[in-house]
Amino acid sequence: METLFIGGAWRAAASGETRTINCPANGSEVAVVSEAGEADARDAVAAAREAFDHGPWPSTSTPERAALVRRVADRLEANKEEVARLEALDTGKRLVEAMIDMDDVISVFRHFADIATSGAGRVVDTGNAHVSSRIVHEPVGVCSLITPWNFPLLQTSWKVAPALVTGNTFVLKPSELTPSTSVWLMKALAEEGLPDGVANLITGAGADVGPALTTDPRVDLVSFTGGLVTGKTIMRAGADTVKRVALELGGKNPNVIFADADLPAAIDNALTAIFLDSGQVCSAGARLVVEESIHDQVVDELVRRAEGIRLGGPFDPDAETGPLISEQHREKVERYVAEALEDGAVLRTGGRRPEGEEYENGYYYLPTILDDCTADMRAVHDESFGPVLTVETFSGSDADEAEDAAVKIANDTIYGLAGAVWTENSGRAERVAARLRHGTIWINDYHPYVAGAEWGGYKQSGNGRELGSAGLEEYLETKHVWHNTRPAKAGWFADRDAAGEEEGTQ
Ligand code: TXE
Repeated sequence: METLFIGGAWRAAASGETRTINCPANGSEVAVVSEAGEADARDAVAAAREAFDHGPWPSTSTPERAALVRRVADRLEANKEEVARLEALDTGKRLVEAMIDMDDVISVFRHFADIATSGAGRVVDTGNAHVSSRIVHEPVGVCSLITPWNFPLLQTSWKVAPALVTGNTFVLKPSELTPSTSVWLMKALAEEGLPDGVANLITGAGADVGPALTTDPRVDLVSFTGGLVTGKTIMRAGADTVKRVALELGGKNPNVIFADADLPAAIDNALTAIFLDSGQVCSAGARLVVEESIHDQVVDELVRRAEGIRLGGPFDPDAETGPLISEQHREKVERYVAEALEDGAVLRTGGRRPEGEEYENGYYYLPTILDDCTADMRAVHDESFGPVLTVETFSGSDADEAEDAAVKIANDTIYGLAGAVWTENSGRAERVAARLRHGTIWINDYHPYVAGAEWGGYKQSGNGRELGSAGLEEYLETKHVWHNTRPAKAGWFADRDAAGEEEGTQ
């Protein structure tokens, strides 16, 4: 299978190697893709560089670039189920969820097409009538876009759409586990008329192709979504050539419930917060931070509801959530739970694989709740990225003390991607939201996002922002153009001849 798209042509890996993609829900083979190596990655970078330096895309008008991005959104809308199937088979997630992801992708493409011209720049008043001074924005150049496996096409759209409307060229490297929708996207871009070399695709393992994509001097920007360890490696890799590096590295996100919350809504959303997509969501509400007086009521109800959650594959109409992405990932989650129990956490439900023939060939893991957790436990500060909820409790002798205690726990993490606060007291909601050091705060809600609002992390959850308008600016350089319409001598240095005589003094 030829799945490398380089300079406008499909080709196999130089080594001839391929990789088989299996559905995590049942192990069935869903695709065979080319397994790129370093030489392929360098070729892709060269093609992107050539297209940026000598191709028409960077100087194509912004409305024209936006129109192409809009056509890709329309094409996806017309083929939504077909593409959602590819995504569901690669990830093991339910088709209905993949369909929702496709709606989100469409909205992301349209959002960036809508705001494409907002990066036009501005005029600066110099105080001098003969000088015009303006700020113009230009594409950054060649971008390496590296994406994970949990929301493959969605994470890709957050990078590809702004990169394209601003006139950059790029090499896309999807997760080696979930390449199929990226292959679809490249075909769509080519068929919509994107010039050769603007969009390039490398399917392959991060360790093999990553170094070329993150160290090559011809690359100007790296945008990465994935794990913290890989993110640090990428940041170091980009340092030698001072690349612009944007990172979204997940989180350990607190979901804070005060006793005065709308409890039925808070409890129901606490389930979605952590068990949606089996916890494989960077903003998953994996840390429940609950006021002591309602702890038993909330946790008992969560346990009851978690035990009723139905697991199943992409096309199982009864399933409510799916498997983990791989056996390796499931083993990581299992280790994490075992360590939590050794550290003193109390297992309230789950903590094992489900039983039953239908689960045998998939990477399923039961929704798990660990009670009596404290911030010093590894389970509380490391990201499990699985269906595992840790419960911490706070209290205070008065309302202020309770707020302080909740905020302290919620901020006690190296991450800072997202968090939620549940309370019917709007003053408290705002106070707590203001004190939480996380990039997204939900008040009385969990998980919704819109393409128009910035997304990204504080602290070690990353740097830079995607979506919103900042997500466009990531892909723009800023240039100041100073134009003196009445040139005159600066007169800074005296005009002396070799003998030291000043002009005009003899
Ligand atoms: O991610 P990696 P993995 C977290 C989650 C998970 C952990 C590890 O906690 O358990 O990360 O998951 C590419 N140079 N998240 O190992 O390695 C890789 O091929 C360049 C959170 O699957 O970060 C893939 O395309 N690229 C997260 C991408 O990086 C490299 C989503 C992500 O893989 C590379 C996924 C290298 N040296 C996992 N090594 C989120 N923020 O949503 C790997 N890659």
